[in-house]
Amino acid sequence: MARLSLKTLGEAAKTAQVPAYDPTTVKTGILHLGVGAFHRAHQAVFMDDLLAKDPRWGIAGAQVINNTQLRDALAPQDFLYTVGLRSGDEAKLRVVGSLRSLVVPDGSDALIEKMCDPTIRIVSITVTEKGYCYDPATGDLAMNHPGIAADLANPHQPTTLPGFITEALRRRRAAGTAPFTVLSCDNLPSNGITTRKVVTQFAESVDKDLAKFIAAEVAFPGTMVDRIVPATTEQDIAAVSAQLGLEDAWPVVTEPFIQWVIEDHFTNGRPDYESLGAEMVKDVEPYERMKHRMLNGSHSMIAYLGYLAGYETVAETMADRAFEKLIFDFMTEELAPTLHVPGVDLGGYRDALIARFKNTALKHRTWQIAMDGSQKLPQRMLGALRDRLESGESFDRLALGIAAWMRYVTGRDEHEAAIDVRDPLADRLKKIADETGRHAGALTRAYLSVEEVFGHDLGQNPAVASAVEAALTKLLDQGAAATVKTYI
Ligand code: CS2
Repeated sequence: MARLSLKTLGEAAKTAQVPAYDPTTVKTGILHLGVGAFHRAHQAVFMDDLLAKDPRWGIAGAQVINNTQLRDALAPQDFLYTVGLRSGDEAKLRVVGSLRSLVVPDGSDALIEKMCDPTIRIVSITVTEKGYCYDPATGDLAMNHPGIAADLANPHQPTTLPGFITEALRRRRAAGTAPFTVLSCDNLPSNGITTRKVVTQFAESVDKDLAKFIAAEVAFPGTMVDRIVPATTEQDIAAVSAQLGLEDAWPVVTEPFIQWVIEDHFTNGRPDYESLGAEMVKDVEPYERMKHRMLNGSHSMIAYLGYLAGYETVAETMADRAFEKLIFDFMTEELAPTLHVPGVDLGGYRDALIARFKNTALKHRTWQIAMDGSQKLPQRMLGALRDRLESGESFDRLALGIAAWMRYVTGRDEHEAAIDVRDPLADRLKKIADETGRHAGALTRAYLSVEEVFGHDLGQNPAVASAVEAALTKLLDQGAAATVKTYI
C-alpha cells in the first residue's frame, strides 16, 4: 500500500476529504507546543478549515519532551495525517494539512529559535495538566518541581513549558520582535489565568523586569476546548489505512462533535475564528466550568468506577443502566445546580454528553481517563464540592467520585491485581495505601491530607471526610458495580 503524502493526496481525495489548499504554500503563524491526538483532532482541524481562505495560519508543531515518535511517523507523510470521524456505524475520513513541521527539543536551540520567528504570532498549548508544573490546589508554579528547579538554574536552555515560554519571550523582546499570544488549550482551571501565573512566576524568579513586561504586554486568553479523542490504537491505524487506501502511520480517531470557546484577547493578530464556528467571548470561565464539571467530572467518575467494575471503555460503562443513571443524576442533582452559563440549556447539554459517552464507535479507555487524577480532581469535582458545601446542599455522588479515585490510586484492583496508576503523585499515593491498609476511615483521612489536591479547607472538613469515608467503605466492602447500584 502506498503511503499518505503530498504526492498521493490526489489518491486520498477518492476516499477522504482533503485540504482545499496547497499545504506547501501556507505560512506558519502558530507554533503549537504538545502535538498530541487532541491537538491534531481539534485546533489543527479548525485551522485546516481556515487555510484555504487565509494561508497565514499554518501550524509549526513542537514537542515539549524529547520524544521523536510522532515526528518519525509523520515526516515521511509530509506531516499529513488522517482524522477518522466515528459515530455508531459511520466512519468518515479527512486528511489534515495544517501541521507543517514538528520540532522536538533535543538540547539544541531549534525549538526556541522557531518560537522567536516573527511570523509566529500565537503559541498554543496542549501539554496536559501536569505540563504546567503547578500546584493543582493553588495554581501556583511548583517551585520544587525538578524541571522548574533545573530551568531556574539554567533559564536560557529550558526544558519545561514555563521555561520555554519565558525564554522565547525574553529573546523576542531583546530582538525587538513583538511577543506572541499564549493560548492554552488544556483543561486546567482558568487556563489563561493559570498559564499567565506560572509563566510570570517563573519569569519573576529569573528577571523581574521581564516578568513585568510579560504581565503588561503578553495576552493569555482563556479557552474552553472540547472533543473526545481517545489514544490511537493499532486497530485504528489498520482500519483508517484500509479505508483511506493509503498507509497512514499515525491517524487520529474522534467523534463528530467539536467546540472551541475563546476569550477575544490577542495582541499580535489572530485567525478569523468566528468564521470557523468558534465562539468568541469576553469571559470563558462559565463555559469552562460547565465543561470541566459536567463533561470531565463525569468522565473521571466513569473512569474510576468503570475501571474498578471491570469495564474497559466509557461506552461499555455507560451501557450499564446503573452507571448511566448515576451519571445522569450526578449531573442533574449535583453539578448543574452549581453552574450558570448564559444562553445554555444545561439539561440539553447533559443529554448531549450522555449520548457522546455512549458512542460505541469510540474505544475510550477508562484507564486513559483515570490518568493524572491528582491534577484533574480539583477542577472536575472539588470546585463543585466547595460550591455545594457553601450552599449547604448534598454531595453524595461527588463524595463517591472522590472515594473511587482513592480506591483506584491504592494501586490494587478488586481482584488484588496491580493497577498501572499513572500520576505525578502515584508513588506517594501508593505508599499511603501500603502504610494505611484497607481501613476506609484511615485511608480517607490520609488521602484528604494530600494538600496539593484537596487544599487545606477540604482536607480539614469533617462533613467531607464522613461522606467520602461512607462511600469508600462501600467500595472496599462491596466493589464498584454493587456500590453504583446503591446510588440509583
Ligand atoms: C478526558 C478528556 O482524558 C481525559 O481526562 O476527560 O481528555 C476529554 O475527553 C476531553 O476533555 C473532551 O473534550
